[in-house]
Amino acid sequence: MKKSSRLVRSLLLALVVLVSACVPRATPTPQPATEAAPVAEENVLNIYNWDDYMDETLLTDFEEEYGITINYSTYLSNEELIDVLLAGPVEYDLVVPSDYAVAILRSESKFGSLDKANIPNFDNIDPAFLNPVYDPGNRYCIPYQWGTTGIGYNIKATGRELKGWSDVFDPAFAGRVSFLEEPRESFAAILLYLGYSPNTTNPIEINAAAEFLKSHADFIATYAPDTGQDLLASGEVDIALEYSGDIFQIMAENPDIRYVIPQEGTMIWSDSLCLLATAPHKENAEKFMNYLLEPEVGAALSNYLRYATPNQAALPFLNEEDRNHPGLYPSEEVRSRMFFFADVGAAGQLYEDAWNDVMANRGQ
Ligand code: SPD
Repeated sequence: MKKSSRLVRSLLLALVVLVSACVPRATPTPQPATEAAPVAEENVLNIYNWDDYMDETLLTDFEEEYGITINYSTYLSNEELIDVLLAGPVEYDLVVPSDYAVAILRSESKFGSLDKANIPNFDNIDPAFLNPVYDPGNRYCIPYQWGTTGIGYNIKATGRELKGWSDVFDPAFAGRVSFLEEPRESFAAILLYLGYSPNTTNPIEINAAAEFLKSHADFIATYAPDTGQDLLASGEVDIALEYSGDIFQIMAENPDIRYVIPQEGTMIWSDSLCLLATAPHKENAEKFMNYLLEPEVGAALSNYLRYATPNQAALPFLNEEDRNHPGLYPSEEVRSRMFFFADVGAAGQLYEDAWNDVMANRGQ
């Protein structure tokens, strides 16, 4: 609901209270108890999602089919989403955090329980994506898309194929690389390169990753907030640490762009569509979740975004090239070198301090 309509509603309510206080009361006649009529939800849905993470024609189709108007806005990182939700009341119904961010927001009681009876297409979800550790029983969220974090590059500029993190730090590419302005992602790349767990809580290892980034400040042209693909597409950088689908999206326009899953290992992640505890339009939110889980709709979303779908009923409707693409759906062997982010608990502060140190010493 818009703030202005809320204000008008509050003023009307205040007026009714004032008027009834001034009118002399007749002796109340006992009335039979009646149940309060349920208040109908307004035909609105407020979605807050990552940048470049929606096929907007699907939003229009949903609006037309259900007569519900969608207000859609975007953010650039899990940290931005978390900050907004922790800062105070919001009007959003649905948000799209990644795995570890779900855990953080759940511990802050930010989510509302789903009524699965309203989401019959829940059965279309691949069981491998159900019941994740960060949301046992899928109480609050459904899986949205999944993918990997890897290296996007322009082969014309690099002059050779890249295989892993060590290639990124070839002196020939100094100053031509973008990293992500998402602390866990940028640290994970370096922790893996140094042979540590990307979920380490060991202060020595976290500091080693920070020292590495500081001592390679001249390699990293910028820490991009989920926009590394744009920098790569425009030639501002030749190599970008980025999310798989964002790089696959720009390949369509430039055949020189490549995406590699680093041989030393990398991050695999699953983003979730979650209902907020304060959602003003819970029923509409559940209708939208059910809509996205329809086989054709789920496939249309992944065909557009070029991220992998957790909707197994959607698989037959995917573009064949994507369904069989090892960069989008990596083999079991490649997946065995991938890690999901874990909530690192109190060590989150160590990452935050180390990140602030890196940001204060970056070479931009
Ligand atoms: N532009 C959309 C990017 C969505 C990436 N989500 C994954 C984040 C993993 N930390």
